[in-house]
Amino acid sequence: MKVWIDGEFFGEADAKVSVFDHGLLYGDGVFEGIRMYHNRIFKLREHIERLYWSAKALLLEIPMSPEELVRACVATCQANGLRDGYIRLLVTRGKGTLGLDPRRCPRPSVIIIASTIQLYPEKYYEEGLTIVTVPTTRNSVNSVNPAIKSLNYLNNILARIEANNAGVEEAILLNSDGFVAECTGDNVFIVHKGRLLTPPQSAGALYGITRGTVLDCARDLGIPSAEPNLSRYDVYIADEMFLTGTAAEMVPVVKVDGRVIGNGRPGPVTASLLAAFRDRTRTDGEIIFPADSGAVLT
Ligand code: PXG
Repeated sequence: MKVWIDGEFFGEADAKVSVFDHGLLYGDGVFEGIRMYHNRIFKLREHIERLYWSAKALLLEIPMSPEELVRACVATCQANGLRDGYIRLLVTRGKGTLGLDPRRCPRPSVIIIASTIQLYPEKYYEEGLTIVTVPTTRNSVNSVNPAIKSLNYLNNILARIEANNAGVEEAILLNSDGFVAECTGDNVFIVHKGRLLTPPQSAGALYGITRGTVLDCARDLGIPSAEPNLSRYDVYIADEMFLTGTAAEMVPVVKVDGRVIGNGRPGPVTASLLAAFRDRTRTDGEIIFPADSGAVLT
C-alpha cells in the first residue's frame, strides 16, 4: 500500500506522523471517508467541500487547493491500483508543542489512505438491522458541533461501545433535548405516511454526503421529504427506517429498542431509494483511470 503524506508516497511501514502532531495529541484535525465505485471516486468534490467547511470551523488552513486535493486523491487510487474501495482523507493540525495552542503548529499535514473496504454483510440489507438508542448523548452543536467531521470521535466511540455492549451494529444518539441526532457513523432516515424524514443538522447530525444524495434521489422520484426534529416516538411509529453513510450506503432498520419498525421487513420506499442511489454510484464522480473509462458502466 502507498500512503500519500504531504505530497509524497510512503510504504505502509513508513507512513508515519510525529508524536507531536496535534491530530494525535488533541484530535485536532478533520477527515473524510470517501468511496470509489466502478473506477470513479463518488462525490469527491462534495467530500472535499465538506472537508474545507470542517477546517474552516476549526480555523485550520488546508495547505492545498481543492483542485490539488482532487488530483492527490485520484493519484493515490492510481498508485494503489484501486477502482473500488475507500479513501480516508485527513488534515491534521500538524506538528506542534505539548501545549494545545494551535498557533504552535506551523504547518497542517494532509494524509490520503486508499484501501479496500469492509462492507456490512448482505444479510443486513436483506433482513434489516436491529439497533438501540444509547445513553451517551450527541455532542451539543454549541460545543464540538457534530457537523464538523473532526478527528475527535470519542462521542461516537462511546456510543459504539454501548452498541457493542447491547450486541448491535449501530446505535441512535439523541441530543440533549431528547431528539434523534444520528447514529455513530450514519445518518438516520424514517418514512412516515409516504414522507421521508431525517433530522436537521441543528439536532446534532452531520451533513452526510449519502444523506444529501438520498434526499436528491427522493426529489427525483417525487417522494416528499423534510428535516424536522424527530423523537424516539416518531422512530417507533415509522413505516420504514434506514441509515445512510459512505460505508453502509443505505441499510434498512427493522427494530429499535425492541419496537418492530413497520412490518419488520425492509420497505418499498427504502428499496426504490437504494436502487436510485446505486444508479448514481455508477455514473457520478471523478474518474480514476481515464484509459478504462470506456468500460465504465453508464
Ligand atoms: N454521521 C457520522 C457521525 C459519520 O461519521 C455519517 C453520518 C455519514 O456521512 P456520509 O458523508 O459518509 O454519508 C458519518 C460518516 C466507518 C466510517 O469506518 C464511517 C463514517 C465515517 C468514518 C468512518 O464506518 N461515516
